Amino acid sequence: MAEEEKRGSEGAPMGRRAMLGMLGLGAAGLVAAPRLQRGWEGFLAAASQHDATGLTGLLPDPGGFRYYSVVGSVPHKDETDYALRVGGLVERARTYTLADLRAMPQTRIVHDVQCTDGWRVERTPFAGVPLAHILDDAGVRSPGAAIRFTCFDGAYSESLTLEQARRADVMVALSMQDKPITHAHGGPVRLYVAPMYFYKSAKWLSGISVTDKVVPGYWEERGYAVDGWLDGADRHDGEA
Ligand SMILES: Nc1nc2c(c(=O)[nH]1)N[C@H]1C(S)=C(S)[C@@H](COP(=O)(O)O)O[C@H]1N2
Ligand SMILES: [Mo]
Repeated sequence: MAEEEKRGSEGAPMGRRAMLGMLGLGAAGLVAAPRLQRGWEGFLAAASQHDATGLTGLLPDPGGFRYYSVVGSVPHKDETDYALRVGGLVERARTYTLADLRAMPQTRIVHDVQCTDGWRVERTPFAGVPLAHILDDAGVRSPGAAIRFTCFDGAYSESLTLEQARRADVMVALSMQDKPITHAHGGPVRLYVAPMYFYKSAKWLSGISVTDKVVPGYWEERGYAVDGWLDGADRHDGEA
């Protein structure tokens, strides 16, 4: 403990060296863990297990995206075990399988993806079920006014007002770049909120709960704005 405090007092450079060392451990761990050998995504997943603070996000992905997770390891889910639970202030609580979601009306949006860290991927197609359709299926009841999203990584969460959630450019996404969403990108199902910064687009989506007021999400509790609008995005809720 005393040693940690002494290191801490030496400031940021030590922290960064320690972090790079941990990334090295991540790469070494990959060699010893064949299950994680899934190419670049596997490397990023292994590295992130030693990088809860986001340095992994500085590693460029060939597609322009960067891998983000606030936890080290996230279970893999597919048609055999994926479930999306819709509850809270609704008339009919629902649980959707991947097959259920695929059978519902689909929408496709091509929009630029933008992270608050500064990277951007232009004209990225996402497709899936409009969130408004899922909300109508469950039936929002009074005093429902906001949505809380939870994830099967066990840690991340996000929020939207009901008005934002009903926009046509907000979806429960099943595909990204016209391919099923990979595990690294939050598959098999992630939220996609096209008009807002990408942190609003919760990966590994597992829960949609209607609440009476906005419950700030994971990053929002740590200083991010609950208002995640991209500059120039259509801010006229309900017109989309
Ligand atoms: N479950 C979960 N969702 C998340 C995050 C996360 O750490 N965990 N990070 C957010 C942030 S800050 C960004 S920029 C994008 C990154 O998505 P990507 O890893 O597919 O590039 O996911 C968002 N959704
Ligand atoms: Mo981000």
